[in-house]
Amino acid sequence: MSDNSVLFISVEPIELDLGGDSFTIQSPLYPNLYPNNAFKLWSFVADSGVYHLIVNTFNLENNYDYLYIGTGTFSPDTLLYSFNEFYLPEFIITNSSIWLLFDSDYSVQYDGFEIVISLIGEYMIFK
Ligand SMILES: [Ca+2]
Repeated sequence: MSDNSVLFISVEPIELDLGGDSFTIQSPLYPNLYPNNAFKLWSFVADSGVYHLIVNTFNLENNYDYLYIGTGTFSPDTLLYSFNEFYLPEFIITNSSIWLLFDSDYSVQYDGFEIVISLIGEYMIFK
């Protein structure tokens, strides 16, 4: 690991409950510039329901820094989405567990992202 690299790993699953508190994830050092060579993993587990993600901010270096989102156990095989830009204010993922991985390359830093994650009922409709 070089002097200017920062490693962030968090793999302890965060439990969310239906009707319970939301959990906010942020890129490392947010709202300041995220580090180069950052690698941070979050995972969430729930008994049931649907994950509701509200994207407050999303600003990553185009084509080089990514937020990856998958379901189940963290692995390249369970990857659902690779986000480099984001145009939706919110979206849902139907699964009992999800993971999110932020990965930045060796140069050019932006201010990153803030996403609020909560669990909603399977038949809840939001505007
Ligand atoms: Ca970068």
